[in-house]
Formats: sequence, C-alpha cells, structure tokens
Amino acid sequence: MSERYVVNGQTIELVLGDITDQDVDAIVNAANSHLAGGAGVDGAIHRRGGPSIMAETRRKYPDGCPTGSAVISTAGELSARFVIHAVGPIWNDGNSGEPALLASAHQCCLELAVKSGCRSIAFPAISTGVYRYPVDKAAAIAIGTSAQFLREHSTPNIIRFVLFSPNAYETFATALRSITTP
Ligand code: AR6
Repeated sequence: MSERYVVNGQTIELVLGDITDQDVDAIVNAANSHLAGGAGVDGAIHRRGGPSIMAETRRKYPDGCPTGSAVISTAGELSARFVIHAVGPIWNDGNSGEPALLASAHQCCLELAVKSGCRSIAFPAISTGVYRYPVDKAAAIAIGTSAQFLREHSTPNIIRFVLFSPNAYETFATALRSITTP
C-alpha cells in the first residue's frame, strides 16, 4: 500500500508499515516531554535503535522537550541517520490547544530535518496512540502542515507518513486526497 502527492517538486507519501523499518535520513519518534521512553513508537525506536539514543538525549536534553516541539539525536542501530523526538499533545477535548500543538510538533520536526541536511523524513501518526488524538483530525493537521512546509521550502524531498494499521492508512489517504482535489 502506498500513495503519493507531489508538492512543489517534493513528495508526501503514505505507507503502511513500521517506522523503525524506514530507510530515510530521519525518523520521527512520538515521544513524551520527559524523553523518558515508553510504549508504541517510542518503545519500538529505543528497542531497535539500542541504548545510545537514550544516552544521547539524556545528555543533550536533560530538561526534556516541551509539548509541541522536537529535538534531534543520532539513530543508534537504526538505518536512519537521525531520530527526531517530537512531543505531540495529549488529546483532551480539542479545545485545549491540541491542534496548534500538533501542528507545531510537525513543523519543528521539519525545521530540524532541514537544518540537519535531511532529504527524507518519516513520521508516525503522532499523538494518535497512547495520547488518543482522533486519527482523522490528526491526519488533517499532519498532512496540512507538511504540504504547507513543502510549498515554502525546497527540502526535504520526501515526507513519508508510516501508518501502522489499514484504518490509519485509509484515514491519512482521505486527508491527502482532500488537499489534492480542488
Ligand atoms: N511504527 C509506526 N507506527 C506505530 C508503531 C510503529 N512501530 N507503533 C505504534 N504506532 P504512540 P502517541 C502507531 O502511542 O500517541 C509513548 O509511551 C500507533 O498505532 O506511539 O504520540 C510515548 O513515550 C499510533 O497510531 O504515540 C509517549 O508517552 C501512532 O503510532 C506516548 O506514548 C502513535 O502512537 C506518546 O503517545
């Protein structure tokens, strides 16, 4: 399963799969503000990437990372060069600033990727697991923020969303189609 959309010569693509399998310059972790590790994507990245990732984030970011922001580290044993640890919001009621925080988490990841010379970046569906953000609302923000970023920047060349279930994939595909159909 895969689907793509070209914006300004760069590609947004959707794949069904595991974020830790992605052969890209940077993979995004769905982290928490303490950068303490956890379940879901975070657990998978630290398990497959090995202990050097946590050792580095502890050393470089002892105060963690605020919600709506992101920090970067090397990627240990993963095939990516970098892991960008993004902290999405916990879903409350949708009126507690969640959309702006989710958008800024994506924006920060893309800015860090550009600053570090990344040509490709893979995102999971940040906040839609343990943090309970509704997938359709998260997809609209993730895709919308990415498309806007590509309109304004000439890199990265590839922004990939890696969806873990067919249902999440279909929801992201609907969001992607809604921006591609005039
Ligand atoms: N690859 C791609 N997507 C995945 C994978 C994987 N290996 N594993 C899960 N997903 P979550 P959050 C999907 O919970 O909601 C952690 O404990 C999953 O189905 O990983 O931002 C952190 O430490 C869901 O759609 O992240 C934080 O405390 C999406 O990835 C907290 O969870 C995000 O689910 C962050 O919660």
